[in-house]
Amino acid sequence: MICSKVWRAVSPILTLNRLCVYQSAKFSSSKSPAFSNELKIIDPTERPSYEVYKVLGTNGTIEGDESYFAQVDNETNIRMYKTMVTLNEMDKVMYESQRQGRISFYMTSSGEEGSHVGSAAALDPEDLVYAQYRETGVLMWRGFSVEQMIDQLYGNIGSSDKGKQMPVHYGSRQHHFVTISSPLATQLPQAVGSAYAYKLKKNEKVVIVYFGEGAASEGDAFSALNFASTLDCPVIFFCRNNGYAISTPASEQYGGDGIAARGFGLGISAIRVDGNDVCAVYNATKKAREYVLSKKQKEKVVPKLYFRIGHHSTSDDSTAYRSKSEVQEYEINNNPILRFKTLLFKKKLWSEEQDEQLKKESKQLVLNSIRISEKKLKPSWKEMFEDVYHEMPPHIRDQMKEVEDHLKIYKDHYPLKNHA
Ligand SMILES: Cc1ncc(C[n+]2csc(CCOP(=O)(O)OP(=O)(O)O)c2C)c(N)n1
Repeated sequence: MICSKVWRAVSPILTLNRLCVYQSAKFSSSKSPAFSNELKIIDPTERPSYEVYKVLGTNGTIEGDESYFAQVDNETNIRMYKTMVTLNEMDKVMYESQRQGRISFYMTSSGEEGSHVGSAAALDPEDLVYAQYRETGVLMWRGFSVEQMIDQLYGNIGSSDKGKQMPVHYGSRQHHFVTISSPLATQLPQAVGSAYAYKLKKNEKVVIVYFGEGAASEGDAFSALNFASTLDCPVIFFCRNNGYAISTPASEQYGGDGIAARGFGLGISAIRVDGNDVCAVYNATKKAREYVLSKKQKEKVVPKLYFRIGHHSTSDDSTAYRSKSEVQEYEINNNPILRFKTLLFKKKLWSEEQDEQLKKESKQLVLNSIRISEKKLKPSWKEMFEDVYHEMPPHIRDQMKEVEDHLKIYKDHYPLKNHA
């Protein structure tokens, strides 16, 4: 165990790069450290790296743990696979739509479909989700339709945020999915607060919060882990470690054994799981949920190792900082959709014809939804003054009136016919 022994003479507590020296002090945790006369630097590199839990081999064979199929019936497996494919097809079309300037921005989930769907399927549908922005599959699994997503991307009257946010910032009260916001990691301490409220309510629900390994470097991430630990909150921290934060490789992001190892120092249990393996993600999330509810005082960091196959966003060309062959390697040999498909083929739950049909139908669904969403009006310009506060204060009412008067004179200079 790291830092378990205390060297008596040192004071005060110092943390020097990777050397942490502990004062002989009262420890509030349940473990009291022993004393030692041997002066020893606690070296994190001496501890073996956390293992990565997996169920599916890259050839689609279940290796070892067959419990997945005892928990997940055929119908659910097919639904999981369909959601992954639909998400992937939507990503392809919407990425191109953005390139054509039909929408202003987009972020694909390519390569991460398994982690979205595997985790979402293992949760109770009423567990609360806080997402970063690359978790579209979780919302899709919960029944938020492709049309609802495309409405948000177009910012039309059907949009969940009434056209106020950038594309991909989804949210749905009905689906217990808290609205996404751009500033990284702010959702983490908020999720802990919600989990604390759930604990007081004793509602037997958990909160799950998704974030990337880049976001995990934010101060908010550290605060959240510590609050979750000291306040004993039923929260699952789900870290998507896809190797890059825009152009920053994980090797420049942190010096320790990934994000999983951080939980340890804060008294938080962890599982590290292969994010390209939907079955492993399902098992791990299911176990984490049960564990969190049974112990209440323990939380999980579920960091996953997989790869961001797509560019960071439509504002990014990732070939500027990583090679095409690195991406292709993952796309071909370690793709979560292909791996799951091979398993379903082996179990005779799915066929090549069904697969072709599904891809065609998914693409058609996306194209039809675009056609419908494109025709919908944008919200009224007045909407931009609404919901700043619950009730509109007089100074905002005055500003709205100014715009109204302005538009009476200059209406021909604005695209008002496109707005409700
Ligand atoms: C507080 C803050 N700092 C910087 C940014 C700009 N930014 C947006 S996404 C991103 C990278 C995040 O990487 P990671 O958390 O690993 O998630 P990934 O995009 O790989 O899924 C950055 C730096 C931001 N949105 N918020």
